[in-house]
This record gives sequence, C-alpha cells and structure tokens, in this order.
Amino acid sequence: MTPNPKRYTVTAALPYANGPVHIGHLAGVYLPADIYVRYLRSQKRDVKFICGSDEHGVPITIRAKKEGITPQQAVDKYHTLIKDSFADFNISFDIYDRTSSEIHHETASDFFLKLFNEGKFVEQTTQQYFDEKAQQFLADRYITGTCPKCGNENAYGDQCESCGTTLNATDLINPKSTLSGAAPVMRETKHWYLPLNEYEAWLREWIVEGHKQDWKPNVYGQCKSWIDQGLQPRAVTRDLDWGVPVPVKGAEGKVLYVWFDAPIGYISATKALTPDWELYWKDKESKLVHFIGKDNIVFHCIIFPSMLKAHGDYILPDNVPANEFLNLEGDKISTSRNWAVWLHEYLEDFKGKGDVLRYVLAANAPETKDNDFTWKDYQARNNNELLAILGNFINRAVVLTQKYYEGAVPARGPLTDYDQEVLTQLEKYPAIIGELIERYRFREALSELMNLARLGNKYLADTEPWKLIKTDEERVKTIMNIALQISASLNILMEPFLPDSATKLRSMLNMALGTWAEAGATDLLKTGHVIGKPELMFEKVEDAAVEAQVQKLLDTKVANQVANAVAEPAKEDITFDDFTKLDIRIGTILEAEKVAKTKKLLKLKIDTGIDQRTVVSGIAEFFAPEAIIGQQVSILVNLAPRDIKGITSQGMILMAENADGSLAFVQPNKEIMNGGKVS
Ligand code: B3M
Ligand code: ZN
Repeated sequence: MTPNPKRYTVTAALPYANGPVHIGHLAGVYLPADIYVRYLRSQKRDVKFICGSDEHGVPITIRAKKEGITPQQAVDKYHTLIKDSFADFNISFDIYDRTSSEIHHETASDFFLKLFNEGKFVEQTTQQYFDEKAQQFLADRYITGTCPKCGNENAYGDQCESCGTTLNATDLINPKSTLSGAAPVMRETKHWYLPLNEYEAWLREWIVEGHKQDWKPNVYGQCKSWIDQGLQPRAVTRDLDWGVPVPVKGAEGKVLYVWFDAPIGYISATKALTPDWELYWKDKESKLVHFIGKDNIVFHCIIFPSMLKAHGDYILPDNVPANEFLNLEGDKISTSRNWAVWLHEYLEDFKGKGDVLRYVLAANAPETKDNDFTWKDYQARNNNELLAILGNFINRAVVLTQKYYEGAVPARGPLTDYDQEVLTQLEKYPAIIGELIERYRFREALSELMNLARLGNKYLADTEPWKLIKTDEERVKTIMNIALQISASLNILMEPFLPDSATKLRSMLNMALGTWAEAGATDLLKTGHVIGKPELMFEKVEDAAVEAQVQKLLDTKVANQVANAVAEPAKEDITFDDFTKLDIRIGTILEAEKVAKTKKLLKLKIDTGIDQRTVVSGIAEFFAPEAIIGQQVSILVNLAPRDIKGITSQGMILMAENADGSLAFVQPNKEIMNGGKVS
C-alpha cells in the first residue's frame, strides 16, 4: 500500500436542509464515511471529518413554498432535525456546519471573486425560461417536462431522475412551470459560466488516465462517459432570491448556483472548525476523500475539481467512493412518496438500537450496485448474526469468566496446535479488516469482523470449556484466556462499525479503547485483570416489531394511492324519473353476523322503518360484525329480493369505495328516523 498521507480531509455530502434524512442517506454516504473516519482515528491518523447542511438552492425554496414558511425557517427546522439524527446514529463529524453561515457566504463569495477577477469565467447573455404568471425566471428545478433521452414525463430541467441524464431546461419536451403550471417563455438574462471545456484535457489526464485503478468502477465509468461526451461551459450563477449573492456589479437579483457554493461549504466548515484549515485543503500531503451518493458524482469529480483547479490554491480529491442507491422493500426510496425509513422515526420505534441499523446497512451497503433494504432481512441479520454470533460469543466469554474466576483473566498454560492456530488467525484480522476499509470495501470489512466472532464461537463450541471444567480446570484457563483476547480485539475492530456496542463491551471487559495497532495482540487483556459484569449487547427482534414496520409501509402505499387516485368518469345520463324509481331509505343495523364459509359476506338485520329485514352485504373484510350494530346506513329498499348463499337478501346497503378498495357506509351526518327518505 502507498505510504500514509500526513493528514486526511474526509467530507460527506452536505444534505439539503429540505427534509429529514433516511436509511438511504445513511447507507450510501454517512455510515461508510463514519466507519472510515473512526478507523483512521483508531490508527491515530490526523483526520478531519467535515459535513453540514446545504441550505441554498431551489430544493430549499420549493420545500419552503410547500410548507408555507420562509426558506430561512425551512433550513432552521431541517438543519436541526438532520444534525440530531446524525448525532443519534453516532456519525462522528468533527463539525456539522451550515452553508447559511457568515463564514461560508464570505468564503464562497471570495472564491467566486478570485475566479471572476482572473477572467476564469465566461460571461454570456442567454435566453432563459421565464414564468410570466409568477413574474420570475425559472430555475431548472421549477421546470418539468419530458426527458428527450428516455421519455420520462416528469424529468426536471437539470436532471432526469429516471435515466440519470443531466439536462438543460431547454432540452425538455413540453416544458411546464411548477410555480404556475404555465408554459414558460424565453427571456434574456446574463450569467457567468465556468468553461469546463477548457478543463477537459486536464480532467482526462487526471481521471481517465490517473484514476483508472483506484477509483470505483461506477465512479470512474460515469466520469469517463461525461468526459468522452465532451464538456460544455456550465453556468455558476442563477436568477434566484435565495443563496449567496453574486458579488459583482450588474448581478443584482442573482445568486451563486447552489452546486457552486455547496462544495465550497466543505472548505468553510473546515475554516469554522480549525485555524489550521489550510493544511487540510492546501497541503499536498493531505488526502482529500469525498463520500457521496451516485447522483452527486459529476459535481464532485468534474465540476468541483475544475473549480479547485481554476482557483489554484487547493488540493484535489484523492478518491470519491460514491455508492449506488438503497431501495426499500423493492421500491425506490422517495421523500415525496414518503417511501422511506426516516432515521428519527426508526429510533422512536427501536430505542437504543442505532447499532443494529448501522450493522444491517453496512452489511447490505449498495457499494457496487443498488441494494434492497427489507425488514425481514433486518430481523434476520439482528437475530442470526449480531445476536447469535457476535453477542453469543461475547456473552459466553464474559459470563464464564465471571462464573469460574470471579472476573479475573486466567493465565494461559501450554498451547495446543488448535490454540496456536486460533491465535495466529486472530493476529491477522486487523490487517485484513483495515486494508478493506482503506479500499472503501466496508461490507467485506464488516463480514471479516463477523468472521473473527465466528472464529471465537467455533473455538468455544469445539473446546467446550463448560464441560471440561469438571475434568480439566487448567485447560479451561487457557481456553478462557484465549476467548477473552479475541473479545478484546473484537472491541477495537468493531468500534468503527458498532460504536455503541463497543462502548458496552468495553465496560464489560473493563478496558479502555485500544488503537488499531494494539488489536490482534494475544495479550491485550493481562492475566489477573478483572473484567466487568455481563450485559446483553443485542436483543432479539420479534416478529411483531418488524410486522409493525411493514404495516406502516403498507399504510403509506395506501395513502399514496388515495392521494393520487383519479375518479372514474361519470356514467351515461339518466332522467329524473329513472332516479325516482330508486327507493333509498335510512335504516339502522340491528344484528350482524358472518355468513359461514365465505370471506366477504355479512348477514345483516336492518330496521328500515317500514319493516325489519335481512340483507346480505359484501363488506366482511372491512367491518367486524359487532362493531357495526347500531350504525345508520342508506339502504335501497325496492331492489328485488335475491338468494345469496341460501339467504334471501332484501335490498342493498349503499357503500362508498376508496382507491385501495376499502369501503365506508354512506351515512346521514345526524341521526335520521328509520325509513327517512334519501333523495
Ligand atoms: N445537497 C445534493 C444532495 O443532497 C447536495 C449535495 C451537496 S454536496 C456539496 O444529494
Ligand atoms: Zn430520462
């Protein structure tokens, strides 16, 4: 491996402060970044872990408009929510800043000015879409239309989320303003462009030739295809009233494009963190790593590096280990459809189980392809892996040590070949896991960590100290010593993945957090050291808990169906006389029971005011018989009697049907006499 750099600057994409964060964010960006950083810290490397809220741009103004609040109120609300969620999941940023801060406005403004003064931008007056109804220029995100590449009818003016193509608003077929719905018109406006075409040759050399080996194939491939298609000048300013004002004359009413200012946010946040910030951004011996999701690749690999290059003072990213997307129960995670597991909601339902989600998301991380999160898998990984392998091993080691030696680590005697083999394997794990982490292969790293726990489990299962204690006490001392050494190493090696559980384990072992270099040692716990009391590291996740989560998602699906449902067109006209033939009355349900051997039918006895009669109705899936007795309903009383399952049904109850097929009674909104006419 290449020699270690002097220091690391690790950034995680700045989430838009326009909504809470969900498991897709965690799995794709923040968790891998956190594992990497915790590992580096354990290696005693000099690292700064930088993040914050992205508080500018159209995503914010759209959200604010939707909630009827100001953009400032929106970012204040979501910045706090997001920041707290990250803290709750132990994402260990050195700073979680925000781009509305003064330092950031100043830094972004200065950055722009330097490039402006050095003539690094081209100025262009172009025709841009303008909404005459709303009297404003339309940002790309305020325009939707049909994608020219794939035909998706809801593509945005900057990107088609269906096929991933980056677009210009003018590429869209049948553009529409999302502000007013109107078809936008063209108007003249002046903007500044970063001529990416001038950086093409350099980008080709730096990425296509320079990073073929060490960047992930998905990242490298996207970059190469961008560069191969030929780069165009890209506007870095916008007509918008929210953001960092363009700091030059004649630019009133214009702000920096959010993708120009946001990555500079990494620099401003570092400035806010430490007076030594320049070391982390300008010294060639610093290694800059950007953790992002795949939709941010072009901005971090092409545009931001070109900005840094144009500026001239800054280092470039050494790697951009972008992940693919995480789906949820087979469907794309979507904020607008509420198809997500929100981090703050998860912790309400699974108190103290942050590590379980970290584990499941890391074990199933979308590193090389899109992956799917399911609650069934969540339960299985908790019960069959965390609990049955890791938890079980630690528990046995600690409980038996307490039981046999009152917690004092016993001395090892002579080693068998098996003991020796286990210790040799133990010594290898820190390097195996560490190397995988350094290559951004967190899923495999975690699986190696579990293999170490498996090794411990198997060792105890093979040697059976609980049986041997009756016949060979000396031998048991050696076995337990070795089991404890494995536990102590596990503690160090699991900390990047499972920080809360590592803390618990440290109190069980009564030890301080060691460094990565100490892990794998065969005498991490000295003979005679007294360990602490056993605690349960993981609990079983019961069926009911995950079923409730699945139900929550099903409810969301129904709510979406209802929200998006389109009513059926009206039937053919009838005459008033036709209508008056229907004799509809209000009645009261007196009795209700299920019709035997059917799923859908209820037999009802109804007081119609005229008589008491029997009606068979297909509503059993939606109503429990006992729950509807006494309810008033509308009943068509002059429908000719029919035989249903051997019962004569006299009339029909009127029901209203929802988008998901569920039913409700058509009821009067105050009590009406039985027999009251409906007309
Ligand atoms: N806020 C996009 C996103 O949240 C954007 C990232 C900025 S990183 C400088 O996906
Ligand atoms: Zn498309």
